[in-house]
Amino acid sequence: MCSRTHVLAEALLITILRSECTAAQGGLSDMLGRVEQYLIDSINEQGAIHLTLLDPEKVTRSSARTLAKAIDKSGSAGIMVGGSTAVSVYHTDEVVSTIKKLTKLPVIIFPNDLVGVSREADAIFFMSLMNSMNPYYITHAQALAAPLVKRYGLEPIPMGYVIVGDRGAAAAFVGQVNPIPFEKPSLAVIYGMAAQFMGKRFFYLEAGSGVERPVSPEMVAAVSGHIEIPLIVGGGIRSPKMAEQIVRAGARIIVTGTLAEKASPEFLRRVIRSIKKAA
Ligand code: 1GP
Repeated sequence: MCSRTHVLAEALLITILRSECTAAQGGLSDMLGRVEQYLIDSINEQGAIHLTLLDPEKVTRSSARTLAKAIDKSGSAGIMVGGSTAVSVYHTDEVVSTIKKLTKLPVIIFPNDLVGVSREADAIFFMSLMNSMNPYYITHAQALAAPLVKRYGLEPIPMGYVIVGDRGAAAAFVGQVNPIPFEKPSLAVIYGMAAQFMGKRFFYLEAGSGVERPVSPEMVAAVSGHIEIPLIVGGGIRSPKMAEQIVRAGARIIVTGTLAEKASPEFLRRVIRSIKKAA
């Protein structure tokens, strides 16, 4: 970078950081934003809730329209937008703004990287991929994204995120993860506890989108028995029975993505009903 550009970039960053410091003086109670408060209230009222994940790489503007209408009537509490290999923020912006015209459900970014940060969304899961072997995915991308999140007025929702499984998931490959083996619930427990002790307000156990094997109810029960923050579980959940077992084991939010893309709207509604029944 030439020195003049460097000085300008530095000045911009300092301006953004200054306004952030002023806002930070409000204290912790001011930090729970509208979307996070809505998630917490919904969990408190219903016991457990469902979020639908839309991968911008798998939808066009027109299929996003159809999906948004179906999700709006499905009983899902909100829509997450993100995908491991998404690269175009323009397309993500387009998908998010299309969805927002058709539903009042909150749209929460589920970022894979800086390119996932869409200015059109309501909030962002400000997540650390805790079992990545690359510090970029644990804290560095987050630091680079922070000024952008502030500038776009996105509500950051702090979350610890770990990937479970046998390396088959795209998220594990892209995020350079050392996955927690399915058979080792105790390793998931210590990450959950660490997430809570580090001040994350949600903890997410991810098996990976489209995988054959979801996180087991045994692992979910072990983790939920050791943490107080809401536990989110996703990846490979495709039937009412699976969803029910994971909720009974203590998950507070179930995320499904593939279901909305591939199953009928009626089947999605059935899965969501089973979550509410089991809660
Ligand atoms: C969100 O990756 C999941 O945690 C979504 O997984 O596409 O398998 O539902 P599915």
